[in-house]
Amino acid sequence: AQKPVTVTVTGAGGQIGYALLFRIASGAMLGPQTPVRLRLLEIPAGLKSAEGSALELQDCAFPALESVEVTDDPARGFDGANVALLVGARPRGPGMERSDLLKANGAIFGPQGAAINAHAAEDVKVLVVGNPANTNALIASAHAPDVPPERFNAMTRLDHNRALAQLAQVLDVPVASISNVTIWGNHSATQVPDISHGILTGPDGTQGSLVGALAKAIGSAQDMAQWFATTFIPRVAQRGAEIIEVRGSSSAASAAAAAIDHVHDWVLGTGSSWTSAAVVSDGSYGVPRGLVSSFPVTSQQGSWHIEQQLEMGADVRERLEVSVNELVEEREMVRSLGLI
Ligand code: NAX
Repeated sequence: AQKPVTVTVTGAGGQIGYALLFRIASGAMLGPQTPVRLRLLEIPAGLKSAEGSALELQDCAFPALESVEVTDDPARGFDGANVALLVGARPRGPGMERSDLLKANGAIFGPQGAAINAHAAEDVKVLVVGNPANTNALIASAHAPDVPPERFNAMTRLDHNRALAQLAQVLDVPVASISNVTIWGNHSATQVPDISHGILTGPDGTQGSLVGALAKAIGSAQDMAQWFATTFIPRVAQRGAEIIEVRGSSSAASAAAAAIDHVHDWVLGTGSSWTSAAVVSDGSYGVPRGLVSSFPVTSQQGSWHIEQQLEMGADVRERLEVSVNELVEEREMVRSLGLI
């Protein structure tokens, strides 16, 4: 029998939590054979909702679900955690400045980082979903000096998946036939979708350039470039706003699916293509060391590796600089607020 894995979900009583818990418990994240012990961490106001989910989880009779515990005590919530999904965060309220937002989230992610440091399993892997995700990951990591910074990620997989889906739609091909697409930088409006290395695999297995296929579908290389800058990038970067407008509330099931994909690939490995994840920078591609920024990554044996030596066009380079500057500013701000 496989060793049970303890998975902690913060904000478990929220809407992403509700979409996430059942998929974790069904085995979608770690495989159906891996027994899961769930810890649902909430604040007092969210406890009832999380307790309701715990009852429903029981009613699903998932074979892989060993136990569910609901708590508002971070020490208990992170006790023995092998995987921690930090979903609960403070949303931006009306009239809230960025510094207020960072401060409010620092008050959540600082103590949670410290609790992870003190109580989580030695191999803990942390994925921050709650926004501003990259900087929240930086804050949590700064409060967990005994956990290697590589184990604190922020989620850009939803942006990555949105990009794949949009491309598949334009080309009228299956999503799985598109690979090596990247989201660089911050999970924010400045994120940098990059299709320049994209590969399209045909039904017969032949591989060709994604950009070439798009140019053909759209008309010309010039029209393609125009479409990419004025239609595709805003579509992907502003998809969250579009969902809010249509659905009446923010993305939940798709965010949960992306978190499942992220942890699945981190723990069990990526296939032949790379994916996108915000990981601590080692200085690659000029992203200052220590920032949590999105890169093209593969995972082997439970560790991410940043794809090296990809050629970067001037356009991607310029956009990435803007996004990285935003991350640097956020880091400066949380430093001056004493949050890291
Ligand atoms: P909800 O407001 O539905 O749920 C948040 C839950 O977190 C609430 O139940 C609340 O009680 C709980 N919570 C707050 N502070 C907590 C703390 N200190 N400890 C434990 N629990 C706490 O929000 P939801 O729609 O689920 O979104 C959660 C977060 O995901 C937001 O910050 C949101 O911005 C972010 N998102 C991130 C995405 C990404 O791609 N990285 C996409 C989706 C989503 O917008």
